[in-house]
Amino acid sequence: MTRCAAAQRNAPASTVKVAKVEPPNWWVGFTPEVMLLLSGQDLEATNASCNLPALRVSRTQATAGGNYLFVWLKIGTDTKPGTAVCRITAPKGSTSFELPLAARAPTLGKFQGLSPDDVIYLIMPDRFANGDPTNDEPAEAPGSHDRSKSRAYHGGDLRGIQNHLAYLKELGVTTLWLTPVVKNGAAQDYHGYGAVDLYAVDPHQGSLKDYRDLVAAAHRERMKILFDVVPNHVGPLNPWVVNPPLPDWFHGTKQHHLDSFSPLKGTFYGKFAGEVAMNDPFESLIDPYAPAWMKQNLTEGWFFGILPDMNTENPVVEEYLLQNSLWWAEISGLDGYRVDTFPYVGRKFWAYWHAGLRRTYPNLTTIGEVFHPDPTVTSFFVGGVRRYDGIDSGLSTVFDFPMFFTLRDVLLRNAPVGRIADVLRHDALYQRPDLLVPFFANHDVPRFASAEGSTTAKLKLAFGLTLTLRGIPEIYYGDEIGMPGGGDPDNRRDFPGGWNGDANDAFTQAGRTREQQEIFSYVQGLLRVRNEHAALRSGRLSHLASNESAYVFLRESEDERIVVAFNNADKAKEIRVAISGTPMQNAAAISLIFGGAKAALAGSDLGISMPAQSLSIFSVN
Ligand SMILES: [Ca+2]
Ligand SMILES: [Ca+2]
Repeated sequence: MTRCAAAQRNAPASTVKVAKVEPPNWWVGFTPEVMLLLSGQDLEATNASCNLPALRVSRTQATAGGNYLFVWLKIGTDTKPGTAVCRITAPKGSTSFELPLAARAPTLGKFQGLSPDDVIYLIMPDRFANGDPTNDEPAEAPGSHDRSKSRAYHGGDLRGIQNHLAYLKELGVTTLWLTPVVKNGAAQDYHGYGAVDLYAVDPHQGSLKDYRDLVAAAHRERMKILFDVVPNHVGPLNPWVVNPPLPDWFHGTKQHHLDSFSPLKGTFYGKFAGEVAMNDPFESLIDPYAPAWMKQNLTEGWFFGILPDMNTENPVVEEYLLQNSLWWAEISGLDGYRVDTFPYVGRKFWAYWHAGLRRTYPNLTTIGEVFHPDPTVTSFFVGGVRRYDGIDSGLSTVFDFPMFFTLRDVLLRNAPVGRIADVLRHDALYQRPDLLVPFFANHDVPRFASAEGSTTAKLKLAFGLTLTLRGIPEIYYGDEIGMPGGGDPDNRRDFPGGWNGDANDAFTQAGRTREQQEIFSYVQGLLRVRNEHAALRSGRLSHLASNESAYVFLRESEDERIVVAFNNADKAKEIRVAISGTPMQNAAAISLIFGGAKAALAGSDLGISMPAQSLSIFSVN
């Protein structure tokens, strides 16, 4: 035995190890405290302290046999930017870790939030454009890339989006919603909803720098970025599932958990037995008379029975998730959050999360996914008002799923057009109906162009209505060129031209087919009209006429009045609109600015002759 080995036996080497620090960095002048989650081994700290005098460890909590250590740090107001070195002493030795603390970057032009002037374009990054073939198959994910398989990674990435900002500008959208960019774990997680690391960009999509560069480049182009955040659940392969930081980090465990399917049968609220519901049954969540067990599966069950459900009732989990959202905002400058599976999270969490976000970022817009056709259900989740449970969720707005279901029913299944006015009459349920997000497609439903009953004319009408009704419209990548596709994952095909060697390059006019160009120029034209007329973006909406096959409405701002006339019938229609008692009653002249209808004022009547399956826009003086 050498002397050295003997010394080691007498004073065994420390086995205390920090493998990961979350968050990996923070800022001074940002929050008064930060909670660190350290992962490693033998972290049962008896002491923890940092070398910056204004940085004080207020509390620590070791968990999971020393695999984790929570460290709460008070950040004094006189803390200077720099890298803190913090030392941990534990029974099995000691170690240190670093926490970079930066000064905040200038906030001008960041964290902007959305307004009705915006138009959202939804992109699934893996399926849009491949800007960096070197990340198609990261070393840590062998075999994950295969463009011939619909559920494999196809190679699209953040660089690819940045490379095509000019295309998106040319189309006329202002805001990009990217499906989640966080690191996922499974070979089929190209969609991003199976997080294994909430503090890393998925290597297929690029690096954190790529994300920050994309946000900065978008801002230079006066565009905005929405971050898709998923506090409800993580991916099945998240290391927390095997070894949770707290015994109640999740609702239940991999072996024992509820699933998210409601225990209530449709007949509970009077649906016909066998009536097929395309939506999730959120009725019990908004029902003041429903006892806890009727809601528990929805809020505490694992989504689809497989996605680990975060215990958002635990204050430590709450703090972790809020900090994570603050971190993504501060590091990137993002402008808002699209919030996944909103009703599946307990409402106290949302109040806490929004209050925490808004302390730092008062303008951030949050848009909740509430997949339900009933406005009395969707509106319940929007903030600005306390509901029966005493909670104001803080949510800015929701996607207008009732309008989505209605547009598809009207355009594809010839439901009475009056169904549109029937959705709109519920707008009084919302504090800010002008912030609702109407849409006719997203990544979870079959492509409009391939749906039964669809035609190019119907697709144009879907764009026409979505872009002229009130709110902040959302359109799904590729619909502007009529991309086909069935249900998930066929609705997530690669955007043509996004890959080297694609035969069809729809990013350029020269590369688009005649059919693609026809739809593209229609959507571009509509977006141009919307951009040129404030009344179409933020004007007050009034019904002028509504019946089986037509809807005529007014958008009125201080400076102008715009009439939109929609005919769903497969033949031309004449309609007479009585304008006395409407904001149009003093109208002197009406002129066409988009579409092919003809309108004439005659005394107190407005007569419009509308071509078959058409949407036309008029300016009124
Ligand atoms: Ca790539
Ligand atoms: Ca949940």
